Amino acid sequence: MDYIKQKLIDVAIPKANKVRELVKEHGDKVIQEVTMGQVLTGMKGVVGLMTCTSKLDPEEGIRFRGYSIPELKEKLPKMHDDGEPLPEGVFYLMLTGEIPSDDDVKYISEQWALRAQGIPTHVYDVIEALPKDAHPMIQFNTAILAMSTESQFRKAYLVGMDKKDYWDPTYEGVMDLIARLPIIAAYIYRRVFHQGRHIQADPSLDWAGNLAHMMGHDSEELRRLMRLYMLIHSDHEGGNVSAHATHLVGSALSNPYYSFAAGMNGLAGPLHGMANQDVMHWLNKLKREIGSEDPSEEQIKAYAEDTIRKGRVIPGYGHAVLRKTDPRFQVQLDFANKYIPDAPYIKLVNRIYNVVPGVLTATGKVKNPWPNVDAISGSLLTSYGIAEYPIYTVLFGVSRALGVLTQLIWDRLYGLPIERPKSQNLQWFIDQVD
Ligand code: CMX
Repeated sequence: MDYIKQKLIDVAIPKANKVRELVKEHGDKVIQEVTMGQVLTGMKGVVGLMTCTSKLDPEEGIRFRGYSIPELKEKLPKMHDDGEPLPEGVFYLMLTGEIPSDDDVKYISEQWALRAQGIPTHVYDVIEALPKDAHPMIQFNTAILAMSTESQFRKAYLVGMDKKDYWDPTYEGVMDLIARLPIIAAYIYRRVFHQGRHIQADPSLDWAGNLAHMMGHDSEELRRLMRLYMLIHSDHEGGNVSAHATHLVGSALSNPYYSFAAGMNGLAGPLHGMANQDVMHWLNKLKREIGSEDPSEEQIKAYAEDTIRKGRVIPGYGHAVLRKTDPRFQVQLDFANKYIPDAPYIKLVNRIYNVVPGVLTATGKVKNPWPNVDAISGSLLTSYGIAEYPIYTVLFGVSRALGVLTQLIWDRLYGLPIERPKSQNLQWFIDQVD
C-alpha cells in the first residue's frame, strides 16, 4: 500500500474513534450560544464544522496545522534555499499533520506527474464545445465535472464497500484530480488567450513549476511566484464558501469531482475568489477615470470614496473573519519588494494600501478595512506577464484543491454524516423576539 495511505490509517483511526466517542458520550453538551444576528448575517462565528487542515485567527491570520505562513516558508522543503516552499509540502502537512521530508515531497511530486497523464479525451472535447469567450471558470468547472467519469469513488461505491473504507477511493480520486488540475488550467489559458497553442507538461518539473511552464512562462522567478501562489491560496479553514460547499456536497457522498466542482462554483463569486480579477478591473478603471498611470493618494482616496458612495464594494479589501492585514497579502508584498519593487502595479498597490483602509473605516460599518489575499495577487501576476485577468480565479481554484480536498478525505476518515442544518421561516425568527 502507498505509504501515505498507511500513515493516514495510523493517524486517523484513533481520531475517528474519538469523534464517535464525543458524539456518543457528550452529544448533548451545549458548546456555544448562537445569536439571531449571527444566523441572519451569514453564520459568522457559529461553530458548525470540524476542520483540521488549517485554522484562521482574526488577528493573526491562517495557520496550516499550527504553522503560520512565515513558519511554512522556513520549514517546508524548497527547490532552492532562497526560493518558496513547494505546494506538495503543504499538501502533505495538511493531510498527515507532519512537516514532510524532501523525500515525501519528491514522492508526491512524482505521484502527481504520473497521475496527470490519464485525462480522458472527452474532457478536452467538452472544453472545446464551449465558446472561447466563456469565462475560464465556466470552462474549468465544466472540465472538473467532465472528469468525474473517472471517479474511483463512484465505482467502488457501486460495487459495495464498508463505510470505514470510503476515504480510500476518495484519496485516489483526490490525488488524480489535484494532479490533473494544472493541465486543465493551462489548457484553458492557452486555448482562450494563446490561440490554442498548447504546451506539453514537463514531468521533471514540480507541480506549480509545471503549471507556469504549461502556461508558457518559464522564468525561475515566475516559477517561484507560482509556488508561493499555490501555497498561500490552498486553504483557509472550513467555513469559507469554497471549502464549505465542497464539504457540504461531499457529505452526500458525492464523488470528489462533484464536491470540488461545487466549491469552485462558490469560488467564482465576486465576494470570494473572483475578487482577484475584479481588483484588476477596479485598478484599471481607477487609472482610466483619473486619467493617470500614476495616480496620487488624494486621487485614489476620492475614487475609493466614490466607489463606496455608489454602493459598491472595493475588491481586495475586507474579510468575513480577518480583522488585520491578511498575511497572504503581506507575503506577496514581501515577494514583490524582493524581486520587483519598482513595478508600476506594485507601487499602485502600496499607494492603495495607504489610503483605502481609512476610507473603509470612515464608513463606520466595514468590520475589516484591511487588504485580503486578492488585493495584490493579480498585480503580481500581471507584473510577471500573466496579464489575462479571467484566469486568476482558475489559478486560485487549482491551489484551493489542495486544502478542500484534503478536508474531504478527512471528512471520510472521521466518518462524518450527511450535513443537514435546520432552517426556519421569517415568522419563526419574529416569534423568538416576541
Ligand atoms: N468595500 C465596500 N464595502 C464593504 C467592503 C469593501 N471591501 N467590505 C465590507 N463592506 C461592507 C459590506 O458590504 C457590508 O455592507 P452593508 O452592511 O451595507 O451590507 C458592511 O461593510 C459590513 O460587512 P462586513 O461584516 O465587514 O463584511 P462581510 O463579512 O459581510 O463580507 C467580504 C466580507 C469579504 C465579502 C467583504 O469584505 C467584501 O465584499 N470585500 C470585497 C470583496 C473581496 O475582496 N472578496 C475577497 C475575500 C477573500 C476571498 O475569499 O478571496
